[in-house]
Amino acid sequence: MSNYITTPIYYVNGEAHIGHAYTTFIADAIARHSRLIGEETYFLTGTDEHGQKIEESAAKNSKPTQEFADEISATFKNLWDEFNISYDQFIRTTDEHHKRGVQKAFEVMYAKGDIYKGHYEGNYCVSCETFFPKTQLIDDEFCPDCGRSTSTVKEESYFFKLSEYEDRLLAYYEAHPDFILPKSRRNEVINFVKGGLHDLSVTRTSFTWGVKLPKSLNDDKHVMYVWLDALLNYITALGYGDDEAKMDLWPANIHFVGKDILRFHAIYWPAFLMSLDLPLPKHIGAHGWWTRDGEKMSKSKGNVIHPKDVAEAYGLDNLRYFMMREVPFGQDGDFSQRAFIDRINSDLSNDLGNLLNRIIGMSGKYSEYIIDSKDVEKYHSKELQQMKSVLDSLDKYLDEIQMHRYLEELWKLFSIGNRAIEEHAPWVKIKNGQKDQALATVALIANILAKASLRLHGVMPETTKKIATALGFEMSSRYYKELILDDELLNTFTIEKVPPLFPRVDEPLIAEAPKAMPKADKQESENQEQKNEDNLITIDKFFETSLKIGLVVEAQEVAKSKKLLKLQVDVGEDKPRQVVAGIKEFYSPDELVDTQVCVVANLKPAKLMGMLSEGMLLAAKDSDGLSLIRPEKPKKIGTDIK
Ligand code: ME8
Repeated sequence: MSNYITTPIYYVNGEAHIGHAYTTFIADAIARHSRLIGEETYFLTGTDEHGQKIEESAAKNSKPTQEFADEISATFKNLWDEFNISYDQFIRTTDEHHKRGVQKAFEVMYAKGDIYKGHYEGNYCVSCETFFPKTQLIDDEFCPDCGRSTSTVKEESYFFKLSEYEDRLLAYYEAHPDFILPKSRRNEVINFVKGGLHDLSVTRTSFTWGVKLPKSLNDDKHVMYVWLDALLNYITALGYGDDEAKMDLWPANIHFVGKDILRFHAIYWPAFLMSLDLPLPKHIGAHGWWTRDGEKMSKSKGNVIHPKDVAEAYGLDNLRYFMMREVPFGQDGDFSQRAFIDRINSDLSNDLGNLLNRIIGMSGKYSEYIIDSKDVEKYHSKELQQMKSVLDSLDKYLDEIQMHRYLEELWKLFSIGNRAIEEHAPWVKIKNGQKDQALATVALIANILAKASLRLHGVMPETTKKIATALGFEMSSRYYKELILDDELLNTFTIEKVPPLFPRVDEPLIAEAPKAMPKADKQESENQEQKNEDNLITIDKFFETSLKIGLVVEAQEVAKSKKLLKLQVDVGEDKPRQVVAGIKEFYSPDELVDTQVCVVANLKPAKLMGMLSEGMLLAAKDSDGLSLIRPEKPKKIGTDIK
């Protein structure tokens, strides 16, 4: 079975930012995993270069459009190359073979009667490259998706009979419940289609930067609508309408997209494919939106994160891990250096890195860096059982692209390993002359690390290769088969000392303030610095604090303490947090349960009277007593307070 995986093709109107990197990382992780397990894999990415938006951007930069597109396209390609993205093809919609394929597809749809000529009257949002009927606009003028002003368009246009595909599309969603991932996004697509589909204008006459209509139509006033041109890249990359050599890779297994372009991929694209009598992709994986410290990233705000800066400062694999682990696939996520640093120090350095360091250290001390034991089953059947059940559970998360759950589960292997070391204390066994037992534990850990890194390879390719080198095996399909599919154990490991893979990070490594600052903002920033000296903080500083709405689900008095109450507060995470608060003199446990509070959610956990406290409640205290700060109206649990 082949596995054809794609990213969106990125518009060449600006450089890549962290959101683009995210889509590309996920697709790369899936592609690498797929290759490791021995599947025929084809991974496509590229750039989307036509349309009014690009034409206007080039004009603003006083460059010929093609030259402008060449330059920006190269910045994407160079970045993916620096990031070692394992794409098999980088397609550009200005590639001649792509244009030929698009013209061919247009001809086929036209010949079938799915495209007809008419007149378009309505509004167009250049930023979203989308037509909107008046009824959908905000205040009769503004784009319902991005809020920008739209322009009125009245021009001759060819239309695609999208309205005739409503029933077939609905039937398809019904029959393929996992076509749209995560499944929680399915309904929004279904409702959109049920709301009625208008025929889609698929050509424009008011500008020229697009693919021309096929010669057979003899109508050179028109160029193609950029979304028709762009979506077709997924098949022109395989040679559709040209040299069709790779078309046997079709249908794609998954198109990764951001939620902003789900509608185009889950409605228009399937309808185009139906018209072309081609099978539909198996999945559309729509991920959420990244913000920075709670704010939308935009050039005008100057808060765009450049993925290269972050990767250089923190490590590329660490960035990949953070982005895939931190945010449930499909949900919006926030990029904060604090959260990133926590993941590096706790998941990577503590859990994984330490385990590797310990095994290197022990193997050196006990057996001169050769781990050789056939006794793992004899002494560690419990751990092997636990390990197997974790490993067996992983595929279902991967199938649904729930990368954060996948990684969370995978990390249980390191807990099993760390626990086994504590329980079996190999250093004691060595002292007691039970070397075979000590080496069995060390071999268990080496096997845990080997198996875990085979399953982590897609997400952290370079790191896992280093782990394989340290343990003396290879990141290859052969080992994947033996250690994962056939569930074998390696008996012998020749250990190579490697420097610690995840040095701890104490402070943010890149400037919190926007990097490149527009001139006009410079004066303001200098003023800001002046203000800092007066004890004022910048907004960035303020956003370092994560404040959330929480619900008190349990409250207890702390015996022997006059002041403390022990609370369990739900802040929208997997489990409630324990918060120990000095409010006993002012509130009884009963009056707190089921009420909402404001929680400082990113404080370092602290111990109060031996109890862990994982947050702080906001309160105001004066001579009249203490009052908790609460939302004026109940809010969804976990909502960010800004
Ligand atoms: O839409 N958070 O291109 P595009 C997460 N050319 N992901 C983000 C993001 C953010 N803040 N910003 C961008 C286009 N993305 C079309 C696609 S496909 C046939 C044509 C990611 O340059 C996300 O995947 O605007 C989004 O879908 C993609 O970049 C859009 O990039």
